[in-house]
Amino acid sequence: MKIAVLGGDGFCGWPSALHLAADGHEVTIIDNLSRRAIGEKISAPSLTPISSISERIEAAKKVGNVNFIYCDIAQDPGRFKEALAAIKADVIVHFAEQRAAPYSMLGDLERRYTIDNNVTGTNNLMSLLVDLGQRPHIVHLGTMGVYGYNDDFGEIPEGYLDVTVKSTGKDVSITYPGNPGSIYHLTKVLDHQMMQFYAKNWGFQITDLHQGIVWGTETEITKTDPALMNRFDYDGEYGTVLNRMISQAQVGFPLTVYGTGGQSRAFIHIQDTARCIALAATNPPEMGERPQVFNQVSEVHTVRDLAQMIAEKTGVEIGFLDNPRKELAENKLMVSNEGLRSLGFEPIRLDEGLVLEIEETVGRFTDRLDKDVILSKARW
Ligand code: USQ
Repeated sequence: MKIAVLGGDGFCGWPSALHLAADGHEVTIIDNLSRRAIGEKISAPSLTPISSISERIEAAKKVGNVNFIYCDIAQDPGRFKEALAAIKADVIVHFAEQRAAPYSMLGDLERRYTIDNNVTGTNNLMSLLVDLGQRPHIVHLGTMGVYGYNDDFGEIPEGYLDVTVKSTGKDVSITYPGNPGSIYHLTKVLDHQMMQFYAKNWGFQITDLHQGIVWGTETEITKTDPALMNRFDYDGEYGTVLNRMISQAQVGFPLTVYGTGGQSRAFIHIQDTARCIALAATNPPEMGERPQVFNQVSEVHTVRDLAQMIAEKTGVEIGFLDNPRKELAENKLMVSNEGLRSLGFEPIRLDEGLVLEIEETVGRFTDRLDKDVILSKARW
C-alpha cells in the first residue's frame, strides 16, 4: 500500500514508518521537524545521537521504499494539499502533533501552540481530503489520557461506553466521556470528536489508537544502523516516566516519583507501537462507521511500582517529589486491549525488556545526559 506517515520523524513516527517500509509498503514521511526544533528551544536533547533527516532517509532506503516531504500540515495547507494529491495514499498515519503534556502546560505560548498545531493539523488533513475526493484509511495516534483516571465506569472499553439512559430506559453506545488531564490530552479528545464528524458526514474509515505511555528506544529495525537510531527523551517536559527513571538510574539521580507514585498508568514498548500501527493500518473499519478505537496498551503499573522495580535492579534511591501536576494521587486502572489482541498483538512484557533497555541502549550514552534538564518546569 501507499502510506503517508505524518510526523514520521518523531519518537513513535520514525520507527513506525520504518516498520511499514520493511513490511513492503511505499512510505512517504511528511514532517516539519518541529520535534527537533522544540528540543533545541527548550534545551531538551535526545540522549541517543540522532541523524539528520537526510541521513535518516538515505539509511532507510536500505530498509524499504521511504521518501520524505518537508511540510507543516497545520501552517501550510497549500503545500500539504499538493503532497496529498501527489501521494494518493491508501493509508495515512497521523502522528504530527505536539505530544508532551508538561510542554503543553508551560505557559500561554505553549498552550496556544499545542491547540493550534494539533487541532488545526487534524482538521486540515480531513478537510483537504474531502476536497481532493480521497478517502484513505486514517490511523490517528490518540492517547489513553483522553479517558481520565477515575474508575467510575470500571474497565475502560475501547472508545465507546454501553449505557442505559435513565429517562427512556434505552441501551445506547456513547463516546466514552472525555476527561483530559492537560491541554495536550484535550487536543486528542477534540481530534476524536472532529474525526467522528468527518466520518459521519463524508464517509471516512478512521482508526483512533488510544496509546499508553511508551517506553524503550530501539526496535529491531532502528538497531540495524546508527543512522536509523531512535530518539530518547529524558528531560522534564518530553521524557516519559519510565524512560526518565531508567536514565536517572544510570547516573545515580534519585528517581523522580511525583507525589505518592500511586498513579496507575498503561504502558507499551516502542517496538509494540510500531507493530500495532502496522496491524491497525491493515485492518480498517467499514466506510462511514464511527471511528474504530483500539486501546494500544500492554500492561498497567503504578509509578511507585516501576520506581521500586528499577531501584531493586540498579540500587538507585527513590526521590519522592511534590506532584507538579493536577491529577489523582492514587487511582485504579483497568483497560481492555481486546481489539489489537484479536488481530494478533502479543505485547513485549516490561519485566523482560527493562534490563536490556538499561544495559544495551541507555547505558551506552550516559555521558551525554545533562542532569540540569531532568526536573520539569511545568506546574499545573
Ligand atoms: N511522573 C512521575 N515522575 C516523572 C514523570 C512523570 O511520577 O518524572 C508521573 C506523572 O505525574 C503521571 C505519570 O507519571 O502520573 C505519567 O507521566 P508521563 O509524563 O510519563 O506521561 P503523560 O504526561 O501522560 O504523557 C505521555 C506522552 C503522551 C502520551 C501519554 C499516554 O508524553 O504523548 O499520550 O503519555 S497516557 O499517559 O496514557 O495518556
